[in-house]
Amino acid sequence: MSIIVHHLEESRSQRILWLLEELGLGYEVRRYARNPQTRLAPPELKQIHPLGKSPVIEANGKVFAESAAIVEYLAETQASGALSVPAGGPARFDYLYWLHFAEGSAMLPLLLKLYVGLLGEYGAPLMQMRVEPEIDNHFSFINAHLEGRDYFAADRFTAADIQMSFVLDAGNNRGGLDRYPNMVRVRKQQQTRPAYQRALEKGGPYKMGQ
Ligand SMILES: N[C@@H](CCC(=O)N[C@@H](CS)C(=O)NCC(=O)O)C(=O)O
Repeated sequence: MSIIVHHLEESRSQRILWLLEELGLGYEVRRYARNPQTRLAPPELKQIHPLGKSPVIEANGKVFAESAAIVEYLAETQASGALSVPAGGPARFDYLYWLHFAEGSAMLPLLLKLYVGLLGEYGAPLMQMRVEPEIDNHFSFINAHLEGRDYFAADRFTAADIQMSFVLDAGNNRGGLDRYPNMVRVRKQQQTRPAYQRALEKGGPYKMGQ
């Protein structure tokens, strides 16, 4: 498969690079810088996909967007499905749950923190009453799930771990994970994987990963 990753710096596409490394696939990286003032993606990304967001990849000439869809598709179709969980058993649901929980649930309060934070003191009541409690609601849940576990689903490393890694990074970046020791532990374990390190080299600076 010929793959091009349109990689926005400091973004969700870092986990696509990690997935491709874990799957042992060759790929080309085209890097895009964020606007230094707005932190938004440059307009060129809209030439690849109308939303102009990252990640977006081209595989055999077809454009794929939306990280959970990309991760699920690649994990299922590549490397004999080694990073996926086959349909038919209960672990399949757990795998799909965490794969989709990342963008479907966990990222929303983190995104709200970013945007409500831009309002400064005007956003403070909303931040205290809804945003911070919702982050704690989601993080306490994740942290409890990881008690006694190294992986999100199926008692082994899967693409769900890769998809959840950006939630751990975003949490670390927006307030820290001190109150969630299992998230800190799993995040550190993820970073020791050789494929994770190779993806960092390919993607360039990724401060969220520090
Ligand atoms: N749910 C989408 C979110 C995509 C998204 O918002 N990506 C961010 C990068 S982390 C982005 O492109 N931001 C730049 C912009 O909105 O201009 C996914 O998981 O693919």
